[in-house]
Amino acid sequence: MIVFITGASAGFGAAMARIFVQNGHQVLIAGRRADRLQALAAELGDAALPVVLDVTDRASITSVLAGLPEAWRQIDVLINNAGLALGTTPAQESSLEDWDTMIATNVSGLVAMTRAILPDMVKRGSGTVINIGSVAGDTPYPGGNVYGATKAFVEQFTLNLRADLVGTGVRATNLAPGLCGGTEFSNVRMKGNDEAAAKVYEGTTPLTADDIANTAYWIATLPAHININRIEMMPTCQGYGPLNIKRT
Ligand code: NDP
Ligand code: 8X3
Repeated sequence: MIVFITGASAGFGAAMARIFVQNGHQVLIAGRRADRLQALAAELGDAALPVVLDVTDRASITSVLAGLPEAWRQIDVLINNAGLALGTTPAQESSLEDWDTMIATNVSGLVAMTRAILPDMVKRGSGTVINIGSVAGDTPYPGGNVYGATKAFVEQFTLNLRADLVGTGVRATNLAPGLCGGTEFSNVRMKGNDEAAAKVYEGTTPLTADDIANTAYWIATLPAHININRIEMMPTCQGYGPLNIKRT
C-alpha cells in the first residue's frame, strides 16, 4: 500500500511511518520541517518519500500532489494527522491568531487534503481515510475551547464522509486518542515551555505514539468489508470527570 501521512516529522505521524514501512508498505511523509523528514526518510530507506507540505497552504497541496513521481501517485491510505493545540487559556483570554491557526490546520488543512485525494480513491473503488481526532472533540474541558471544537469537526466530517462514501469502497475513520505522551503536542501547546509540557504527563502512564500508530495500522489493514467509523482510546489512568456546577 501507499500511505500518505501528514504531520510525519514528529509524534504519531513518524511512528505511523515506521510501522507501515516495517510491514512492507510505502509511505509519503509530509510536514513543514524538511530536516526532520529527511532524517526519517534516511532511517526508513526507499520505502519513504519525504514531501515538504504545509496543509494550510492549498497551492502547496496541489503542487505536491501534481509533482509526485508516477510510482507514488496511487494513494491507498490517507492519514490526516497534522494538527495542533495552542494554549490552555479560557476563551475570553485566548489569542484569536492561535484559534485561526488551529482552525486552518486541524479543520481547513484536513478538509483540503481529503478533497484533493478522495476523488482518485473513489474512482478506483478503494482507499482508506484515517482522520486523527481527539477525546477533546467529544468531551469539553476548561481551556479546550477551539481545539476541542476543531476535533469535533473532525468527528462529524468523518461520519459525514461515511454517509457520502457508502457503496464506493472507500473507508473513513475518526481515530480519537486521549492523553498521549512522548510527542511534541504539549511542547507546541505550551509554546516552548517544556517544563509546563512535561507536567501534563506527571504521575501518569499515558498512551504512546506507537499505541496510536498500531491502531491506525490495524484500521488500515482490516479486510476491505470492515469500516471502523470511530475509535476513542485513552490511557487506563484517564477517565471522565463530573459536570461542573458553580454553587453560590
Ligand atoms: P506533534 O506535535 O508531535 O506532531 C504534529 C505534527 O503535525 C508534526 O509533524 C508537525 O510537523 C505537523 N504539522 C503541524 N502543523 C502542520 C501544518 N500546517 N502542515 C503540515 N504539518 C503540520 O503532535 P502529535 O503527534 O501528538 O499529534 C498528532 C495529531 O494527533 C494532532 O492532530 C493532534 O491534535 C492529535 N492528538 C494528539 C494527542 C496527544 O495527546 N499527543 C491526543 C489526541 C490527538 P511540522 O511542524 O514539521 O509541520
Ligand atoms: C489531545 C488530548 O486531552 O489534551 O487531543 O485534548 S487532550
